Amino acid sequence: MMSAAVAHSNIALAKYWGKLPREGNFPAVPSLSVTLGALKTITRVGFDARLTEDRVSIDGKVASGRSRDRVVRVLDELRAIAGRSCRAEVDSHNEFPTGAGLASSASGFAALALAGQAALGLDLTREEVSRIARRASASAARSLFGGYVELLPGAEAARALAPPNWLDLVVLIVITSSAPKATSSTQGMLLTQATSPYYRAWLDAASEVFAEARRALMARDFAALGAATEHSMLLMHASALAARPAVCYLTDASWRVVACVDRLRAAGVLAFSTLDAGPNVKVLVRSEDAPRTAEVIERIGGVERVIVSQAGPEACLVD
Ligand code: 2P0
Repeated sequence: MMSAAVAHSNIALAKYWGKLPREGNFPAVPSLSVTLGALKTITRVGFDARLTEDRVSIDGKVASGRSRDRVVRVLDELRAIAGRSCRAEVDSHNEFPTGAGLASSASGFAALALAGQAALGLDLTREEVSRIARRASASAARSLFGGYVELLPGAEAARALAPPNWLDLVVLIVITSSAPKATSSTQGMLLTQATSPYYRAWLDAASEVFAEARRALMARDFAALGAATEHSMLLMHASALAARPAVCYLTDASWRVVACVDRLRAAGVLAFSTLDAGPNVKVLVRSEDAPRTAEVIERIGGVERVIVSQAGPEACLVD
């Protein structure tokens, strides 16, 4: 049987960086994200008794090595739940550049877990699908849900906090480079955890800034949410920069965008920047400021293009 699912990527407003020292890929800190309507992945999964091994294709290319292994682990978990052993054909397409800090693993594993369980005839709860996605990639647990989503340390699944239309918030996704990143998020956070003297400080600060972001979200306070978002990003990257060797995801162009957002704010535009484990910057603005801000940012050297995104919907099965 074949099933397909669509899931959208997400960006963390309060960042996840670091894992609990136990099996199961549990984040060490609470995170809060917004699902991105403009960045979507569609994944088709078909189980077939005639296949002798799992076949995985991502953006039209046959996957091998670690990217294939991560997919197979999700399929194995689903097969164990269903009590089935047949192999699968997986075909996943991202409607955005992969490997450039746009978190294709989040939407990819969310869509894979949702489509995979349906293809096996399971009807798992969204929490259970989020749990399976988390084990593959913790940020993927959040992409099962739409709007604003939290993932707490030690929690099995993410949880929706507010719907997409909760806030007037637009995310400008500033593409500074489509080249694949040198250090994966998993490697980067494990290195930070093992070697950065600022990691312990990050753990304390991350919980505080998460609480600040969550309070601001619930109060629909855009300015306070933006300020907490930018601070969380700087805390996370400061801890990564202090690792040995340094884990540095920001390029010259990324810094230029962050500096430009600073200047815009000084001039009275409510804009805030954030970056994940890659060089692309995401800028939070209100809808009335989006076109003007995008125009200014597009003129910065090293900026390839700006994708405008609203908060997106939950993952769903499609025909
Ligand atoms: C986040 N990131 O909260 C943070 C901010 C990147 C920076 O979650 O090891 O691919 O697969 O659980 O989810 C990216 O890390 O890591 C990420 P794993 P994941 O969005």
